[in-house]
Amino acid sequence: MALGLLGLGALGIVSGRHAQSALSSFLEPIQLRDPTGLTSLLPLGDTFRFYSVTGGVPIRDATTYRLEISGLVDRPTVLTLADLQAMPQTDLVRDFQCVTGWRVPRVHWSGVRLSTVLDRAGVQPSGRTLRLSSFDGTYTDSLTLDQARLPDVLVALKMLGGDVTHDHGGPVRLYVAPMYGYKSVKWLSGIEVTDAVVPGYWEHRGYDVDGFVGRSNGRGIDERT
Ligand SMILES: Nc1nc2c(c(=O)[nH]1)N[C@H]1C(S)=C(S)[C@@H](COP(=O)(O)O)O[C@H]1N2
Ligand SMILES: [Mo]
Repeated sequence: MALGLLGLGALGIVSGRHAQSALSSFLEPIQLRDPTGLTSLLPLGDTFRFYSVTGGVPIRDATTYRLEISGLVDRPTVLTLADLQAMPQTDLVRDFQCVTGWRVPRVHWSGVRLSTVLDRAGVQPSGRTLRLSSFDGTYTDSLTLDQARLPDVLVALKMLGGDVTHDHGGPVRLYVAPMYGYKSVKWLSGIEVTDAVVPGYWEHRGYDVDGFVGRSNGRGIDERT
């Protein structure tokens, strides 16, 4: 499929302006199945892309996956996949929207509320913010504690009707329903409670820390359409 799409791009369906966008290193075009990022600029319709800012991501499974909760907590905690599966699960059907313009409507998600995970470790009064990290070794993001405790922010174990696949950030990714996709850290491995925001990977490169859909990053969308 990726080859076919690149073929279309070569036939000129990508306009000059879009092709130029694809070459801009500022955007987020690095994809597991599409290193050039051209597919994100083609009219694919309502489908997910597979984003990764790194070239390869190690596989972690039920035996090797760990989620570490650290920083300003009463009980530094390490959770396995089985630990997360044993906690109360929340189901959501919500859209997924990337700030670059693509959007997948009515995606089924399931997992543990981030606030439930935080309660397990016990956030100290000095805790204000979270630094989220990925076992890809590079990607990070941030949330305020108020944002993290919204009921539609999940440590997601399932999406699209099955376990979160490796390409979608499995076995465990974040899903921040009210915000753009870059807040939904894939291959989630670390939650550090901090006292101030440490801007994440894309935030460091210009995206808003408060990534609420419709209330931020308008510039990003305009530039790409
Ligand atoms: N670890 C990691 N998480 C990430 C990203 C990434 O490159 N690496 N990209 C983000 C962006 S910009 C989007 S839109 C979504 C895309 O999710 P998908 O790859 O499942 O479509 O993942 C987000 N989480
Ligand atoms: Mo995105």
